[in-house]
Amino acid sequence: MAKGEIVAGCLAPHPPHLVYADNPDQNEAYSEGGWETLRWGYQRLARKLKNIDYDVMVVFTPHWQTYIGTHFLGLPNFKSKSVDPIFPNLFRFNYDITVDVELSEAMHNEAAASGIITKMMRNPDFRVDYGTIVSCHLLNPEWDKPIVTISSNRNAHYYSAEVMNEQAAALGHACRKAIEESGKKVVLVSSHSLSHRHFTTEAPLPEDMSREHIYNHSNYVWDMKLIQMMRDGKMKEVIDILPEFTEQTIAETDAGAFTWMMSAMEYPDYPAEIYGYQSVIGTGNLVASWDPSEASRELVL
Ligand code: 2X7
Ligand code: FE2
Repeated sequence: MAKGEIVAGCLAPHPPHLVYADNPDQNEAYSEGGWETLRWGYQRLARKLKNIDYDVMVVFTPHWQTYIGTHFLGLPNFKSKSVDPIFPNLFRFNYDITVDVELSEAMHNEAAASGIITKMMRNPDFRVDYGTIVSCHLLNPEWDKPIVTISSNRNAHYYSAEVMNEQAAALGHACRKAIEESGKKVVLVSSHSLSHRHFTTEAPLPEDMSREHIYNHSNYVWDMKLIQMMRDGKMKEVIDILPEFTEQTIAETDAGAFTWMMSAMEYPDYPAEIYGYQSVIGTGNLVASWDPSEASRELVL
């Protein structure tokens, strides 16, 4: 069997606003649009993924929070309605998700063998979180590939952003090993915003773009600093300063997803593909991708 491989890694922010703005059939809310810079960036990345040969998308999400260990989706199908607890006005999404249980178990077992506390989610009534749904929907609106979701164990809450960084790196290492042994071609998805301070009130019309801007200048400067390092292919350095970034900007990198993905990809030293940056209710959001193949890697923006 050929060795499995990670064929792309995507930074895929999940504000429910982006699905709301797209008006897909699965979502009950209706919008007049909004956040086009991010949505057009997503559409461009989704087109690239269509031309990449892959078997499964593995997504690490901050909105499936587990306090004892890291959990993996463990049934072949999950079907229900996902309602965002903060923005039920924007996101009531009817989903029907296929899971690659074989790969999920392989990653679970490899992580367990390396000493990480793990669990398979086998409850058929489990509701898949909106982080998974928003990122996967925008990267693959056809939903024609199976997925695996990995939960965010809240090490950052129990200990610190530094401990989270180390634990997530160990998890990434274990997942890479499992992927290589599986023989599958895998797209990794790190589902989160960058800076994450957000406004606590919403405009009367949520998609009123005259009201949208970054929460403060400091968060903007931090986000731009990180994006420049991504362009320069300095991913090991980014992960090294991530705990400070996380604390200074209340970043959603606290969940461990980005460190997990970069560790699994062995800290790329080549430039990231940048697809778009925009604020959503004050948070900083970047759509980006890491393409290990020099032949298909692009300078997008
Ligand atoms: O989960 C989110 C987020 N990360 C950013 C912005 C708005 C809503 O939800
Ligand atoms: Fe979030």
